[in-house]
Amino acid sequence: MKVVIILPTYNEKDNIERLIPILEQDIFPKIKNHDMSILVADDNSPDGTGTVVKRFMKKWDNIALSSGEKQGLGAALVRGMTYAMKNLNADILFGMDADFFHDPKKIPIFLEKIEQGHDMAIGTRYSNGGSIPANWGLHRKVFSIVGNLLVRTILMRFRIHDWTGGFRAIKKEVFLKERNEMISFKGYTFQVAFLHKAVRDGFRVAEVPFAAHDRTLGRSKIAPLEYITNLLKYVITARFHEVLHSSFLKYAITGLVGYAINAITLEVLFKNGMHPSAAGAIGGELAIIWNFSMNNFWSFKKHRITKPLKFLLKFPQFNLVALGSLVMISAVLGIGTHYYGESSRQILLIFAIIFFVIPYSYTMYNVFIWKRWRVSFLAKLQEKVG
Ligand SMILES: Nc1nc2c(ncn2[C@@H]2O[C@H](COP(=O)(O)OP(=O)(O)OP(=O)(O)O)[C@@H](O)[C@H]2O)c(=O)[nH]1
Ligand SMILES: [Mg+2]
Repeated sequence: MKVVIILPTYNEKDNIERLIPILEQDIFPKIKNHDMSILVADDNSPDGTGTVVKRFMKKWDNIALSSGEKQGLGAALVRGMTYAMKNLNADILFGMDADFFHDPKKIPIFLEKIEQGHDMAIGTRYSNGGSIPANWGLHRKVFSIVGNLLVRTILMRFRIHDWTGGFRAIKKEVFLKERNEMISFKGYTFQVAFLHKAVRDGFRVAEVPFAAHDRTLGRSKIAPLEYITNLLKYVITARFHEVLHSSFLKYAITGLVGYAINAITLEVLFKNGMHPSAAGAIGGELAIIWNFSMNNFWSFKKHRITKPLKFLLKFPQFNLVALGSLVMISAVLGIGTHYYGESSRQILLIFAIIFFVIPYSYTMYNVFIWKRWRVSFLAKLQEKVG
């Protein structure tokens, strides 16, 4: 595959002077099964980074330079990745800082992860032997660790440990899918936003641990306060948006209305002379029909069942799941009222719904009815059964 190492630079003359020969002489010769190149995405650095790159371009023909106005790291990366794809025919876009924060010796491991079928391989400082620079002051260490923990917690995505770094091998398909959404992320938030969108869209991400090293040459470009503000703004709004559009919220609203249908039907039929158990059962079935339809066409829309025959076959299964909920409710009510008396029935019902019915039914819908979650042991079982 054609791999382009993209080095964003702003005033990195001394670093680029060291890094390019290391890549060309020490790293690339060890990579046999890929066609390696370098693209420097420089923002007309006043220190003459571009001139150094042009000098190297005369020595090695696999080096390119994309110069542009300084708009920030994210903007330089979007420009560089677009250039690498269009002008250099890149299959893999490999981002890396130019200041030796990222260890070039790790590059082959990232490529192995892609060969194994991942869409993205990302460097991590926070797991399996990765580390942050030992010489960082305490406040910087705490900042870095807490910052990443905060991102993971707010986004509720814990599998990935390092969200903010830029040591990443990305298949071009991932960039093509996310490019339009990424244009507005001109600064450092680009890294978190890009990874978040890639994970959201189901791209497979592998982590590669590495020991980060503080720069010894040149100066840092990051403005910490602005960075933190933008980062928090992104993760909070992104999470809020996700919750607002989540299947879970729609499922919860559907269930709440379903409950109202059940209660109203019971009241109306009872007042017209029907026995409460019959009235309750009819109300229950109406709620089940409502829940099944709304979840199918709204909450789990992306996985909806459209074929009429399949829809009809799924309905009894859905009823079976609902039966499970009924068993749970009556068990909690039976045991609870035994201990706390009949007056606790409404509290017990709420308790049963929150702690038993919701976790149970939401899981059953996702695993068995609409099959949004792939449970590995089940998948294996299905493969065996054929
Ligand atoms: N083209 C371009 N590159 C940038 C810009 N901002 C930062 N970079 C590059 O992005 C990489 C990471 O930036 P750094 O300033 O090292 O940020 P950092 O790694 O968070 O901070 P330090 O390692 O402490 O310096 C470096 O190679 C920078 O030269 C920018 O606006 N434009
Ligand atoms: Mg750096």
